[in-house]
Amino acid sequence: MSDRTAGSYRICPLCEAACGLRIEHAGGLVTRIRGAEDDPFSRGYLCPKAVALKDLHEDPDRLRRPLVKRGGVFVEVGWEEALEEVEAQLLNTLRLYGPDSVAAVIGNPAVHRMGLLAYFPRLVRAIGTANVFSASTLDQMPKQLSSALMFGHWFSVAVPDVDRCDFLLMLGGNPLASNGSMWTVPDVKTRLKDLQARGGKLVVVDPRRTETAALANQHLALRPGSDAYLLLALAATLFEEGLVKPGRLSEHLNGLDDLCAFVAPYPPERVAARCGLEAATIRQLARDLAAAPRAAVYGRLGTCTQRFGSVNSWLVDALNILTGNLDREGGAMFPKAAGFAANTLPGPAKGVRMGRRKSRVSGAPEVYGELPITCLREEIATPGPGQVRALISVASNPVLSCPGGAALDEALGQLDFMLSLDVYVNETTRHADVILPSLSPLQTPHYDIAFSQLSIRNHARWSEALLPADEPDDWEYLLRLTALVQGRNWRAPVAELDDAMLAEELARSLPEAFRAPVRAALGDAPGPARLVDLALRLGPYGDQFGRQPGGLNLDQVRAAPAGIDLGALQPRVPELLRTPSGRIELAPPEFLAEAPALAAALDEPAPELVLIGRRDLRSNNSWMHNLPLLAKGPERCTLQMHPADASQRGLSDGALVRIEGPGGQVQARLELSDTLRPGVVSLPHGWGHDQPDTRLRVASERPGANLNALVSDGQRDPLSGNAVLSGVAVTVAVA
Ligand SMILES: Nc1nc2c(c(=O)[nH]1)N[C@H]1C(S)=C(S)[C@@H](COP(=O)(O)OP(=O)(O)OC[C@H]3O[C@@H](n4cnc5c(=O)[nH]c(N)nc54)[C@H](O)[C@@H]3O)O[C@H]1N2
Ligand SMILES: Nc1nc2c(c(=O)[nH]1)N[C@H]1C(S)=C(S)[C@@H](COP(=O)(O)OP(=O)(O)OC[C@H]3O[C@@H](n4cnc5c(=O)[nH]c(N)nc54)[C@H](O)[C@@H]3O)O[C@H]1N2
Ligand code: SF4
Ligand SMILES: [Mo]
Repeated sequence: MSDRTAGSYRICPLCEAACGLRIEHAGGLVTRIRGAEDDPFSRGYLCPKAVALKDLHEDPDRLRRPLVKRGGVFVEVGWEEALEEVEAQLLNTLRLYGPDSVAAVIGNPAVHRMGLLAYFPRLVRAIGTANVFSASTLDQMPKQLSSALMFGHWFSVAVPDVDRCDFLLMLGGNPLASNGSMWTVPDVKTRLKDLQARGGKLVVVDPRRTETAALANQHLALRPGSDAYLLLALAATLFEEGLVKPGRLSEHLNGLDDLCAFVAPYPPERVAARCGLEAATIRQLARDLAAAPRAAVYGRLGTCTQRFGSVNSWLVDALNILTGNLDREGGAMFPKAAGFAANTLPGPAKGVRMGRRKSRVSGAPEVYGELPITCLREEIATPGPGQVRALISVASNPVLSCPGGAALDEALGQLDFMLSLDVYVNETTRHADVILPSLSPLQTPHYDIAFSQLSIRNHARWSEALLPADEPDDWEYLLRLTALVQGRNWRAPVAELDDAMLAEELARSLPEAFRAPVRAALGDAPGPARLVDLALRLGPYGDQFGRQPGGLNLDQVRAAPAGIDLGALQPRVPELLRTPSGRIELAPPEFLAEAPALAAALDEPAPELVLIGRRDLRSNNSWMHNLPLLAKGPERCTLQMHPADASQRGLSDGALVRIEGPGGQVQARLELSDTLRPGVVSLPHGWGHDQPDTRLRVASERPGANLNALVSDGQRDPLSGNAVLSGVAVTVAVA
């Protein structure tokens, strides 16, 4: 074996960059973790979190066997006993109160576990509950909604073609810390520096001078929550100054005039004060964007977690279209994933439907099959028909990750039954009656179902399980739980249950004549690998089960040492479009209807102090604080504040402060930092590991404060249901 390939290949499951790793191990212990230099996609890059996979694998607090709560105390049991407990309690709730009484919530790590991602929807379907929630409504639902309404599918998300781009305008993203999001772009820092070295420009719009903003050619520290007005003004300037040039896309557009009319009332001069920027700066930015040979506008988390998150997400792509940069090399482009991408499959263009049902208490509409996660607490806490009495949480820690976390914590205590699929006893799962663990990432194979649809290069990569396991994996639990809910024999061999499910799915999705040969070709080994093979073979590069000789299948991907490169992104309009009109909808009525709200909010008085979040390269949402390698070093859960704001309040660096917001109050250490726009403070989320009855020995030594105890669960973007997390009014005083 050459040194390039020494060590087993593993796709890093920790963030969206999905870097290829080389992991060496001996005697069941990890001895070395490096970037896989032969990975065509990540080219050897890795960040410190990947090295902590060793800590995760060896963490004594990580659950290895199911837990059942007996007399208020968790005891380890075998899988059968754990499922018997679920059977007794969950089926009882279902029988007595019906499907909606059982809610399900799925969190971020699930998107990195193909078994959870592939089998969770089946369980939800089997239960038949309307009460499905996920981290998507704390995150990217606005982008998925705007993509759906403009291009016809929830996952038709355009990503900056950074390697061929000359001008990148980035709003509300800090990829130097996050490693990119809704944009799978390993080693983003090198790629951004390369862009600059080519003579290109990076412009970052962010209330904080982040790591990415510090690298940028220009940083605009706008007022939190004002992106919609900035984007409106940029578009208005393009129209006003005759800079609108959609080019090749012109013949595929609907609604150009409506868009023009919508943005016209917002020239830079009208929004400058609201944005906290100079009108001339905004005007010049529009001109720079229009003048750049190849440019992309990218909006991420900070633009989604606002009242106008959907409008922002829409206008970001509208700008890409108006400047002729959507779907062209060096602009914002659509990946063509090897598998699982609905926008690559043939079929009628139907667009998307939403609002098919409403949440019981607040009447929030369903979006992409789910309800806003900020409705979860009230659905549990509000009595009446349809009340949620049981919860299944899958890789989700909403007590720390969802606004109103403290109130949700209380609500979880009122449930009749709670089942968690998780790897820790933490702030959320401590409420569970049964916990079913996942295996360590080193014990499971992996294919990136989601991130291959958001990647800056098309590729197909697979990683094998590196270490053996003697416990069931999470998908087996989900499979048995599905059988249990369906009243089938859940104790049957896994292969039998999985075969039955596969047969049903083939019957649903394939013409009859095709089913038997496909079924035979997929083999007898149960589990997600078979589904990946199916998706790859029916996908756009696939062998179509023999009809496309030489085409892709899982065997080929497995045989490649670090995956198969399928090349740079290519233009996909109109082939990609799935809107009923077959065109790009530049002015969907849902967004046009936001005009009065935008007009009303323009002159809202500014709160004195607002809170935004923060990510750190060495931390990941709520669950990696128990890994010693990442936990060491300076305290990370600090409240950052501009020195001018601090002196105004008589606060000094390092002071313990009390922060009060609409959801409650917490305490944190103050860190003075001139990286913040005055009037803005920043606290990271995912902390607050000081709850009793958790099993996080390392994390609880430096617990930090729960940001989401400050934020209330009542603020949403009404279109996408996404939570408002940015720009929340707070007060800060000495504790
Ligand atoms: N205020 C504020 N709140 C935020 C954010 C913010 O920026 N500001 N960001 C939001 C965003 S973008 C997101 S995505 C959410 C994330 O929030 P969540 O979706 O809650 O995700 P995590 O906090 O990453 O972890 C959830 C759980 O997954 C478990 N877990 C880890 N690995 C595995 C595994 O392999 N199997 C199983 N079964 N479980 C596992 C962990 O133990 C943890 O309990 O937080 C959101 N909350
Ligand atoms: N190291 C690390 N990596 C991660 C994660 C992590 O927790 N740690 N989480 C992962 C997850 S789940 C996600 S979703 C991604 C998120 O990845 P990113 O989208 O890059 O998210 P953040 O790093 O939170 O950057 C959001 C930025 O928005 C800014 N912001 C806040 N309010 C506003 C506003 O009103 N307008 C504008 N323009 N900007 C604003 C913030 O200051 C912040 O710099 O990161 C992923 N990667
Ligand atoms: S950037 Fe993300 S995917 Fe890459 S090594 Fe770090 S945690 Fe893993
Ligand atoms: Mo996220």
